[in-house]
Amino acid sequence: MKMNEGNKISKKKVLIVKVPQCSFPMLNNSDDITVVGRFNPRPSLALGYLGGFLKKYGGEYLDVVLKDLNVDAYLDSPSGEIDSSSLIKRLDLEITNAEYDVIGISSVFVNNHRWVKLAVECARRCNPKKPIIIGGGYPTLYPETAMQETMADYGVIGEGEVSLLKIINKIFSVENQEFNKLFPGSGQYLYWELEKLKKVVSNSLIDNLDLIPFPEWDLLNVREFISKHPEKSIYCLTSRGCPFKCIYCSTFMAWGRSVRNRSAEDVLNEIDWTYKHFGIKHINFVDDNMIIDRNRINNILQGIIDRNYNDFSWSASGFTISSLKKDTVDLMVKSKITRVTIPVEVGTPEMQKIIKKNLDLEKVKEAYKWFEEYEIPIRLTIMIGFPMETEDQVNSTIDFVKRLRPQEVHINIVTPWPGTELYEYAVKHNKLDREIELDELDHHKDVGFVNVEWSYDQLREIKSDMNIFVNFLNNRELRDPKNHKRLLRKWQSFEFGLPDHAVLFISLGYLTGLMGDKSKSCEYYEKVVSLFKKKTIRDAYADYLKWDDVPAIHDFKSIMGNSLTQVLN
Ligand code: B12
Ligand code: SF4
Repeated sequence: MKMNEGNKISKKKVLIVKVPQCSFPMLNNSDDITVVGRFNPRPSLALGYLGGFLKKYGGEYLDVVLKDLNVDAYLDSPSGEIDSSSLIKRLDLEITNAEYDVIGISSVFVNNHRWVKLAVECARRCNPKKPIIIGGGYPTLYPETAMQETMADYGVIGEGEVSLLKIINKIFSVENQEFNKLFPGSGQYLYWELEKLKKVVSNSLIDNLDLIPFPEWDLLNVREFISKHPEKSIYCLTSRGCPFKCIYCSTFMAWGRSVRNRSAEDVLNEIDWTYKHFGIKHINFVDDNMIIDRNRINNILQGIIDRNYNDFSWSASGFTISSLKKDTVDLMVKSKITRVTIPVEVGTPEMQKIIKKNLDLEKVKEAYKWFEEYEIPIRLTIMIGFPMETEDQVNSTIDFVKRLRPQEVHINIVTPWPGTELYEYAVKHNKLDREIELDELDHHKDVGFVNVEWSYDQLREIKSDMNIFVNFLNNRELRDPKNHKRLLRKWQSFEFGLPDHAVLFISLGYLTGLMGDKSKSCEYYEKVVSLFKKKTIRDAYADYLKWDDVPAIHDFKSIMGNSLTQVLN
């Protein structure tokens, strides 16, 4: 490695900050209930990977400091409750007090854009001459907007490791031939030249993912995090990308159109290291689709089984079950999967085709049975509100879920992500009446389509009813006493974050009653009655009291009789 001026390489300090991943507090809006929230973050994989990569391939000349503001705030809060406006101060202090030669700013979601802007402003104010590089979901999906809005010096698009080091080497005029040979291409990013945006576009996706070192957890307070975190759980990524082409999905913008797999051996070494070095007890695999190479996934799972870890389990964000075979399910169970997420999305063959998910619904049922036989809790994820969807098709999706009766269902109302085929379709067919704002890209705000067969009011009602019915009042875990403890743990973990959720507390009252704890049950039921004194809560939940044929409602009403009637009238 050499520097262009006289071969002297002085140490350069790189600071990478992950901005808060919660909504930005709208301070003038006192109704903004997102201001105080419960935080359950995990250390950032993006920071871990970028840090590890710079340390390994940046040679001796880089000193890397990583700051995940989410995890730091979580560690500093005894209860886990965080006022998001306090994060503004935290962000400011961390950047103001830091010394660095170049700063990277990371955001996973587009709707974190205000945090990114604030971080850039702060860095510019404190250290006007130090280069600022932004990366993550925001500049990946909106490269030009992100650069114009933040006025950062560089904006990396997609996979960040190679681009980041190429930029840093360029900034400090370092020519690292070994690195350039191993990772050809110049990266993919935007930068400013004479006040105009320029784009560097080259394919610098890393073919051999085993060349990327394990996430640099030592630089991210992971030991402390694990000592506080109830599940002692961390993220792991065994592959990047997905070969499928679902019309609503934006993953290809970050990882390309194919899947790149780490070897089973590399993944197992990482699991071993995190288990032994940090005491991690649970891994959440966040791949888009980790099971595509059957041999590889079977080897990973068999490797976990062979290591015979004490008190270790895992889960995964979701995988397409079209290629899933029974032998893999057997290994999943033996290697201690705790819950399976099956992304079904839509419940008719026609819609499967239209959204290009192309799942065979018979295969879904088959896979569902395999996991059901092993009594592994199943979560189905579904999407309602595609612009080409009819009301009947929405209802068919709901019926499909009801027939399967999973332990959990996640329902998302469709949001068209810019850059996807769905977005293009909506524009072309006049189904979008305005540009979607960056703040709206979080699946919680129902915006998007016009000239469609259904209404957002209808979808919201379907979503809410389904959530209340399947996940709470009629949860299938209620049926079998052997699952009651597990369900109680899960629901109690929601109490803190959902203090106004009357139905959660009815469900808890009913469950504790079934478990024989009558006084706890009454405590929960009394809490519900006092919650119903608030009009906002009555407006949101009182309608569910009409579901008399649901045993939980029947029980609640018969026990709380008069006192309930009084608050409702
Ligand atoms: C885990 C996860 C979550 C977790 C939390 C994530 C976290 N703690 O960071 C939870 C469960 C909370 C979550 C929630 C949601 N998620 Co999510 N999630 C993921 C998931 C599965 C993994 C994220 C991850 O760690 N990836 C691995 C790391 C290494 O990738 P990365 O962060 O992109 O970082 C790389 C580059 O972006 C870049 N980079 C990143 N930072 C920086 C900084 C610099 C300086 C540089 C140079 C480069 C750089 O380099 C990194 C390494 O190559 C991804 C899918 C995926 N496979 O990535 C979806 C994903 C991020 N989620 C997504 C969505 C849509 C959501 C939800 C809106 C879904 C919902 N139903 O509500 C919510 C939004 C929550 C909110 N804030 O409003 C989308 C995001 C689209 C976007 N870019 O905005 C993704 C991409 C899935 C998808 N394909 O649609 N999610
Ligand atoms: S299978 Fe999942 S990750 Fe792959 S394209 Fe479809 S939605 Fe995206």
